[in-house]
Amino acid sequence: MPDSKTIDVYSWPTPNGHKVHIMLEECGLPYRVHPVNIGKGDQFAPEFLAISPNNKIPAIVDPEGPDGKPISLFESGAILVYLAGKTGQFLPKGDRERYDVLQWLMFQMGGVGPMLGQAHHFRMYAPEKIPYAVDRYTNEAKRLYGVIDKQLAKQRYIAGKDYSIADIAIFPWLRSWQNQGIVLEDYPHLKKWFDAIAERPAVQRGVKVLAELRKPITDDKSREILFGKTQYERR
Ligand SMILES: N[C@@H](CCC(=O)N[C@@H](CS)C(=O)NCC(=O)O)C(=O)O
Repeated sequence: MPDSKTIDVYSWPTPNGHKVHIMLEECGLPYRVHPVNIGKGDQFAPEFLAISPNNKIPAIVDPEGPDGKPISLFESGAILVYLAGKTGQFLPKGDRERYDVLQWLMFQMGGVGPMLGQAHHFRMYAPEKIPYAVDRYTNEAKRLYGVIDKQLAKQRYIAGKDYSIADIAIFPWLRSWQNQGIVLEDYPHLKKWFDAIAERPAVQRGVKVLAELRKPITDDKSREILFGKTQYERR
């Protein structure tokens, strides 16, 4: 039953949405999801832009922020850091360990997300096949998988011996490895980590959130909204 502690989550079943769904499940926080259908243009509704000015999911509104007053947040990395701070989970307290996690979280936000997103785009969505773009982003995807694999050869989780928000941020992006031109078996340490994370009950619940609503982006209207004129209208 929703109460004054229930966090409102504005989201869609994509990797950036999954990060927040998984974190909420891992932390056992009460939350209520409001679907923002990005293929239909819900992300441009004024009420959504008021909490997410960059017209992207996910965003949250926590009625009980750090000062007891409501807080709204966008950007999945910031939301993960916020929820970790709120619950004291998945972000170590020691400075050294915390910075280790934050650097890998930034690696996900600045590298893994944008580059794998472009690999997916040019391989799957671009109306014409542009070999330069396909090669550039597929190679970049392979390079990033290699970096992660090397890191996981040394330790169980991406930022050390403990599972953290850095693992939670990276995992959902690697679920569509086929669409990024990757063969998972080429990265054995990464694969072992991936399989172990996929087994976690909270992860399994998290990736199911809103999953039934997602449809492949194949129609021209959705493409136009996400990649065309609608995206670039001044708001
Ligand atoms: N850096 C942002 C990226 C969010 C993002 O790219 N969201 C996509 C879905 S995964 C979206 O909402 N796209 C809708 C649009 O661009 O209009 C984050 O991590 O929260």
